[in-house]
Amino acid sequence: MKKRFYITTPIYYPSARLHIGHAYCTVLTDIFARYKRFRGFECYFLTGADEHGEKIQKNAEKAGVSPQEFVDEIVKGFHKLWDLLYISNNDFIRTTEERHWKTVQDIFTKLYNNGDIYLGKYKGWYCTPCESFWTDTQVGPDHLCPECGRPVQVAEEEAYFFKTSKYVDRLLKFYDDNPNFLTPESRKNEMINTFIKPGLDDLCVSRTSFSWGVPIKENPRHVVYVWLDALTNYITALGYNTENDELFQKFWQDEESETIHILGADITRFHAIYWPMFLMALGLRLPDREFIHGLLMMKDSKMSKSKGNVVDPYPMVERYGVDALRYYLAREVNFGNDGNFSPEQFVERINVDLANALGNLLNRTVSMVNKYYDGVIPAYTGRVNDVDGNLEDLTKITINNYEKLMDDLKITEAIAAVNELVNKSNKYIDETEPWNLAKDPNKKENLASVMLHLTNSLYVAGMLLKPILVTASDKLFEQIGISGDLLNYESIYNYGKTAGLKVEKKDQLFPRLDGAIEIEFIQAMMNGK
Ligand code: ME8
Repeated sequence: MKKRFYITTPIYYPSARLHIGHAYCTVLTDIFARYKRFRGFECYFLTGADEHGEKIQKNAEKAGVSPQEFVDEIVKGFHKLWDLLYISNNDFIRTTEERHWKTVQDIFTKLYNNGDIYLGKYKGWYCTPCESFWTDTQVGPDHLCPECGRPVQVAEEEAYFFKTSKYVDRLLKFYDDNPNFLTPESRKNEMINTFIKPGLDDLCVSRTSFSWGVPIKENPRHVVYVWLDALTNYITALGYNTENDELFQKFWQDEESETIHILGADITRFHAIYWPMFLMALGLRLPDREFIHGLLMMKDSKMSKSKGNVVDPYPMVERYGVDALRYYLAREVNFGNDGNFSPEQFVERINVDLANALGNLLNRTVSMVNKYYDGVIPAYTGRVNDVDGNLEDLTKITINNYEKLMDDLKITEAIAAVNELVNKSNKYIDETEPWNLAKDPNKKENLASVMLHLTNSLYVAGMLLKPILVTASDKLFEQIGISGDLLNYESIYNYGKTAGLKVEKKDQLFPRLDGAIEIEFIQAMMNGK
């Protein structure tokens, strides 16, 4: 087991406002970081903005501002969204910051001097009015510019290239030696069969047709072209190649640190093929793990403004709260698979799991402790009978499963394990019928045991869901009197710790949503109303 963790999201393009897909990746990464810290590990969590490139330069021109002004404004929105979603990142890197671009220049020089980068010619489809190169797929069979729709011509420009051939064999060996590097497993096969086996082209790492980028010191007509600039953020943010490189040594180079990149399936190729190659060329340690999450679709089609199906996370958080959105994102789609966002599923998920299962368990339990024990949770008396014993066993099994799943980034399954404990605890109320136990003077011990077990389930469920329900878990703890040492993760291993605590009934954790009204609200928001 490693001692510390370095965990990253992609750095998102500030070409437009972020949508629910970006929130998805960042929230899931945050859940993992919070979980690791809760378990006592040091965890450094990085996110940021990828601010260079032709698209941003053009969007800025259209908006009549400089590229820097343009990105400054959009990046303010990134920070606002991450605050709203309680994202606990330790740092936020912008590729326009000096700490980044200066190192990118040095990296370029180093690779050039080592013979990993050479000057060649880039050939592609060029649109003269738009001054843009496009790929075969972008121009389609009719060879039309995807931006203005006019015909494009084959053109060439001088460009630098990274020699991938030098590193292909080492990369394949690295995959073999590190079967856990790329997960889910299917992604590795996709990389090998789709990109590596058919023959990998050298990667273009500079452009002269636009200027919004990091100028190459050796030849300032060129700017560093996106991926060499973007991917290196993961080490420039830690101070690589500077006098102050403590974080880099501690979180990147040290074998005791586990480095994990989380990213969407759309950018796997760059992270799984070129990034390890750049690191090999620089003589640095490679990441331990890349976890590729699936893309969220809207009713099976990609989110896009023109289709009117983009979900904006801001109004979702404003209306349903940070916990509901974080929970939905983490629980609905198995982390690693593609999935759909649908307003119907959102409402259902919140109602079933949070309002009914967790919320009801809390309400029923607190009411009963108030009614039968004047609000004070009775003492723990060990295994009173099998029904109680089974719930106790299930709690221990749940903790164990949850930890294994979370450690392996199987976040959705880990939450499902907690749901199971909550559901079984609700069922336990129906089975034990505390209202009948209360009527029988010979069943006092049983009734006390039921209250203790129920509060223990709530305590454990609250603790295990704390990385996800960042505000609601504390509200749950207030209602069952959890404070002090009991808020340390390790305390959940000792059964019966809720004995003697004072419960207090407060507002419902998650009010039930009215399906018809909320589905209409979300749909209207997606259509930009
Ligand atoms: O690619 N569903 O930035 P980007 C789930 N700057 N996740 C989604 C998504 C969706 N529909 N849409 C986007 C870039 N994402 C580069 C990255 S990293 C060195 C440079 C998430 O703004 C997902 O994590 O296009 C995806 O990989 C990322 O946003 C792409 O963000």
